[in-house]
Amino acid sequence: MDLSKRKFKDDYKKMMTEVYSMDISEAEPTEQFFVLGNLVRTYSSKNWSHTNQVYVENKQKQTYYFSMEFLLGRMLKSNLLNLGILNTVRDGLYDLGIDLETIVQMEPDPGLGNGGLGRLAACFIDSMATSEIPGHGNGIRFKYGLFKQKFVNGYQVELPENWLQNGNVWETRKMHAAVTVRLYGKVWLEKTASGVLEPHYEGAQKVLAVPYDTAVIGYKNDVVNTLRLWSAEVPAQDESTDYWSFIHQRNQIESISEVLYPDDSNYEGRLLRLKQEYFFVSAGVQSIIRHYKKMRVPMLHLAEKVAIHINDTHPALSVPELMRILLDEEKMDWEHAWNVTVNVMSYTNHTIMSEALEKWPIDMISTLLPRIYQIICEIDRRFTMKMSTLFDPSIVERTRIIECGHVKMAHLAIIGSHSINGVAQLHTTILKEKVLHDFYLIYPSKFNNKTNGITQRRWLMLANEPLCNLINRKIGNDWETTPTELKMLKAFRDDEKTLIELAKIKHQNKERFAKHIQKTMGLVLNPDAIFDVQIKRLHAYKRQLLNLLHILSLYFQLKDHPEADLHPRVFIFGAKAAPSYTYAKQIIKLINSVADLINQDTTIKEKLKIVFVENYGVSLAEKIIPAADISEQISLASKEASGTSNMKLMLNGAITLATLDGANVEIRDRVGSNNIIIFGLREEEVYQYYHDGSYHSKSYYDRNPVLRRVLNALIDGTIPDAEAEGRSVFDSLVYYGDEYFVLRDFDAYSAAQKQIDQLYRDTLKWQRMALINIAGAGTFSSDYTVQQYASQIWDVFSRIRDI
Ligand code: H53
Repeated sequence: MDLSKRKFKDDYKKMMTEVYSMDISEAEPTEQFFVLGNLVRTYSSKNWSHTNQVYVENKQKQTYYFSMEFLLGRMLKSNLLNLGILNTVRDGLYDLGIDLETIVQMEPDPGLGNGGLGRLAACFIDSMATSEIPGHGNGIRFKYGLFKQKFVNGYQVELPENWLQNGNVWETRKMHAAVTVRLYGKVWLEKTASGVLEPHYEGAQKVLAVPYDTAVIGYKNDVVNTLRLWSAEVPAQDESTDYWSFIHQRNQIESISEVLYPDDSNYEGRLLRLKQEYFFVSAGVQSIIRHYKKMRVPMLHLAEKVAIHINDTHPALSVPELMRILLDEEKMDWEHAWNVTVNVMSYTNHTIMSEALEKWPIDMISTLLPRIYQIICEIDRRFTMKMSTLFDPSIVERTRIIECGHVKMAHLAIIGSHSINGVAQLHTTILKEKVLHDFYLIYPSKFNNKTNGITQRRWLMLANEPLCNLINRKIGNDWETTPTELKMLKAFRDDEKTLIELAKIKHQNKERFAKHIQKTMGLVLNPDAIFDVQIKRLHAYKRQLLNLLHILSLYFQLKDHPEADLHPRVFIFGAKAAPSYTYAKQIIKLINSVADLINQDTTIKEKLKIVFVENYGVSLAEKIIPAADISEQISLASKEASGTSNMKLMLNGAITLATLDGANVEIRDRVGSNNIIIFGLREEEVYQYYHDGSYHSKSYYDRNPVLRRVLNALIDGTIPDAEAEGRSVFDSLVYYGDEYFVLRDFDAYSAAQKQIDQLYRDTLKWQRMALINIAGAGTFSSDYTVQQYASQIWDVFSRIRDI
């Protein structure tokens, strides 16, 4: 948008008077933030209603991205950037004596997601608006986001994250668009005079789903899409309602959108979780149908106008919910309704981890969602009947939805969708060949890959302005809208001046981060050290333990030889553990205890430091990533579906230290083997071990003296105050099979780390690698990813400006 500095300043002062009746000089930063937020809203509101109007007038097909999680991060700067007014506003505020960076910190960071899956959804909605795809988010307005993590004596403690405490400046409550969601009760079918079966309900609990809409602003293109998050409320009561039963009912209902479940890649089979899933799916589908009906296009054509995407299995109930509406409310027959439903739905699988696969006990589903359960049974019955004529009975048994008293949500999503995609090439191959092979035999053409992506706006333009400016000076700014243009940077691979400038920027970013750590943790970091970063959820398969065991080996090396020629290192960890995941919490405690041991040991001459940041989330990632030299992507090959921090870190010039897992494989293909450090077991080798059962972790402990010393340190009192945790980790690695092959990959990992120590000493060579990584990161823009979803799955790509 066009906005002069003068106009902005006038608008800002006026808004301050309107909202708070005071002068700017009297306002606190929180008030300054709130006023700016309001102003940004007014700047985008015309385009928001205009975008919606164009969509309706042109009857454009819309995509709805159904996701339990949207891990948005703070939105002020991102909205300013996308409106094209970031610098104007920054300068204008400066004139008014206000520092933009200070007020940015006043915005709560809404943690409405756990990790990769939720952040991907946030990148996708940003990219859909930017790519002019009519695509909207649909999720839950959790009152409490992911818990706030504190360390108390090295242990993770979870505190509530009350992000809505001071209101949310970005949302609009849309009472007129509320819908009713039905839970529990009895349902039976009766034949009508015309012979169709009609459901009758008795005693259902009614929940009012109230939408809160947030503008999703495209990058400098006047497009504003919508993120719709639903809140659970009590419907209006009739006069006869008893007061106490009302209070009881209110508590029950409001708990549905109270809190996000803190489990990432792990299934929590609680009734409340199932309620949450049905709640936002039912509300979303109902509101889509309501909107569609306004277009007066026959229901049979729904799939020409609507695409619903099922992000992981959490929203899989959208399949029977759409069927319910088409059958019961729109009176369609089963075959037509099913055909429409399958054409509307598409599904992304994000994991092969069996513990993440949702399966709900049938008594739970049938009690909570009686009509939905009937429909699921009928889908299952028809599926098994049809497939029995075509496939081996064992395949049908393995693929059916209802099995052993459970409803398998992935099976429901696959059978009910026209497209199933994995999130990286390797992951999709594993799905086709192994995890979902039976389904691949049945529906080969449904399967496809869409490698994840990240938005370069948040993860480079906002997080790393100095690097962004350097890139613009070298190659111009076409890459902002055509990210593959970053490849032009390669022309500077041998330009010493550029490489040194790159080194300087990294150094400045490291200084900035070091300052932050000194301020928040009181730890002094040496910005000349290698900043080695592992930031992700704490999960055994991601192998933070491998990193830790190697750190211990370096520590012992330095204890034995204080003068050893090791380049100083700062190991940076950021990770939350699911509160119920004991092993992950033990690993957190262990890392913190090793940090205490090493950080306080003056004999190693400041060569090693460990920083475990508290409460890792989007805002911290924005600080850490620009300062990273090394990106640790060391999951056991086959287990990390894709990863996305790997992409953010490479985009900021970190060198990836990786197994050939998830999207690491594609990063390697993009930058070439010389510009990434690969180590460890490959996926085929892992499966071979599974096949022949020949991995015996204890033999690595017995045979490898370095490893033995490190492992013994876990149980011999070397690590202060962590005996129980050390023992548990030791036993799991040495005696209980080492599920994720940590000991098997230890030597290869150590060798890779040694290689890094050497490479880093040659600044030009290192920066050349960094430059090639930045130049290759453009293909991992989520702009491209959503464009592929749009054209290959949703069939919605269109540019509203062209109309
Ligand atoms: O999804 C990311 C992947 C990552 C994968 C992650 C994920 C969750 O965050 C939660 C549940 C789940 O099934 C998968 O672990 O590899 O990059 C986005 O696709």
